Amino acid sequence: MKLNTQTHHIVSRLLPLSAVSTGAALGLGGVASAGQLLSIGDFNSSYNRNIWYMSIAVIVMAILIFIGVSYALFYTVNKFREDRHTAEPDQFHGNNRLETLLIGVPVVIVTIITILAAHTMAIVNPTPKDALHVNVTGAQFWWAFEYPESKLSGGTGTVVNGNELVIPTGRQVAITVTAKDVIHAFWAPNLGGQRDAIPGSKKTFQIDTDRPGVYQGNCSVLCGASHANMRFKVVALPPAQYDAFISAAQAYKAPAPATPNAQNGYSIFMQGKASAAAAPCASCHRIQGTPAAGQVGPDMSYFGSRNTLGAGIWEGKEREAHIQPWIKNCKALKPGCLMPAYEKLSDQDLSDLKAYLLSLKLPDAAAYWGKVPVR
Ligand code: HEC
Ligand SMILES: [Cu+2]
Repeated sequence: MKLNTQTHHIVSRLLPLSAVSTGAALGLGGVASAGQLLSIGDFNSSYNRNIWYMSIAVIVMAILIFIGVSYALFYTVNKFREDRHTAEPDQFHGNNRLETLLIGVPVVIVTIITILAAHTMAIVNPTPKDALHVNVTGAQFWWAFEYPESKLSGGTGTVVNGNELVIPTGRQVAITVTAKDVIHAFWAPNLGGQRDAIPGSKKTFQIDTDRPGVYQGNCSVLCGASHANMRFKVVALPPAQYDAFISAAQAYKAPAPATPNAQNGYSIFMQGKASAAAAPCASCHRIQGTPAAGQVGPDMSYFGSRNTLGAGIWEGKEREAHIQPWIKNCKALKPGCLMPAYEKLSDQDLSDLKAYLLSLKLPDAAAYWGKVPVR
């Protein structure tokens, strides 16, 4: 099954991450090398930079302490070797100077680390006033990205995208995370820290990057059968391109189906089909500018301009090849998938649904794939 190779893929992507953390533990530090997708060592994010400055200071202190303690140990062992001292060395009790040092030195070290940590927290934790706000909702096993500041033109509601988070570069993006069902966690390592997404709770933190690109994200709290398949993409665009995306998304109205096939796909999507023996797609999915307003599954408004399927599992050609099998029975592709199967639909109907979904496109200037390199 394709998923296995994909899972292998993600593991091989995670390995460099552990290499970076091991490198850090050894005091070597580490910066993402070219082509590496997941890295907490990505210095293009101010969050990661600040955490690294603090970590490097602590690591340097740890190395100095290690050298000092090792030196004292070897010195003592050597100096009091038995072949030099047949008698027991002088014993003494209560040395005030030594005891003061023994308590004082660790207190100084811990105080320095506390100040460093508090200083870093004061930099990275507060949400800057000019931050861009995005509401992120995790659900088994996909993500909703809502832009509360970007109202739809001539309608109610705001811009929403499914499984693909588009952000501008060079600006702090305040992410407010929550979840619909169980606890998930939002983590795009190259862009900043991780936060739990908890039903009924809203937590805000910032991500950012200076470098345009497509970045990998993952759910990072075990949340069910497809936890490992609950991925997402962050597409960081230069500000002008981001603005083009947002204004097109605000003005977007799904184009009317242009071919008889897309027309058939449209009507199955909106009204369902008696023979399908399952709810119409529109009861769970939203398409801006159509009657479809469902909130149970990912927003489909500009599905044709997206590049992933199944919450970031398949991309590009792989994605297109999986759309029909997905609609037919997504559980066969993604364990625990919460979308009903449509096994009774004919291959023609499935292909028409695919044609309709792929016709849902943003104008070229506002589409975001291919505009920036994959990191
Ligand atoms: C009961 C609610 C429900 C119905 C009805 C439903 N879906 Fe879904 N759909 C979901 C959920 C939930 C997901 C997310 C699954 C996941 O990624 O784990 C999803 C995901 C998808 C995706 C993948 C989106 C992406 O970006 O990854 C497509 C495509 C899709 N549905 C198409 C359809 C079509 C076509 C129909 C009608 C034939 C339909 N859905 C009916 C709930 C539903
Ligand atoms: Cu999850």
